Amino acid sequence: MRNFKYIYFFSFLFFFHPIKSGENNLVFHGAYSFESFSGQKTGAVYVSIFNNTNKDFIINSLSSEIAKNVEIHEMLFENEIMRMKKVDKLLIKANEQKYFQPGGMHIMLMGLKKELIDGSHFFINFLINNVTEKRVKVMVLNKKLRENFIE
Ligand SMILES: [Cu+2]
Repeated sequence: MRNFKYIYFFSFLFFFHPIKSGENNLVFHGAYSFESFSGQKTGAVYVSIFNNTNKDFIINSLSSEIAKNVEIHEMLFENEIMRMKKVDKLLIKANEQKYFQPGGMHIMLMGLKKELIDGSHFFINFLINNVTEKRVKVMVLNKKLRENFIE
């Protein structure tokens, strides 16, 4: 029965397209993370970012009450090993979309201050163009669902 909330969430994630005319900033959509186990010190957050404007945006830094450090990481294939590399400034060009997903670009929570509980939520603040701070809600999902995201 509890899976109903996920069905609702995924239909929201995949079938709802945020077309917001008049939106003068980045649109963050469907941010989620997976529940952590006790003692876990890192976590990952995935989100879709839409730039529906005719100007470029830069994400300068991220922060959250839930972790000491929050960084954007990309995955690089080096010497047959996948590595994570910090992205210092993420440029999102006019009319571009960025999809953060398992196995690819992600937001890394480092120094988790508390356990991420299935069904709860927390916030990440994105500093955009060094002036605007956007507070984005992140839903925590059951880790069993992780299998559905990685193929
Ligand atoms: Cu990472």
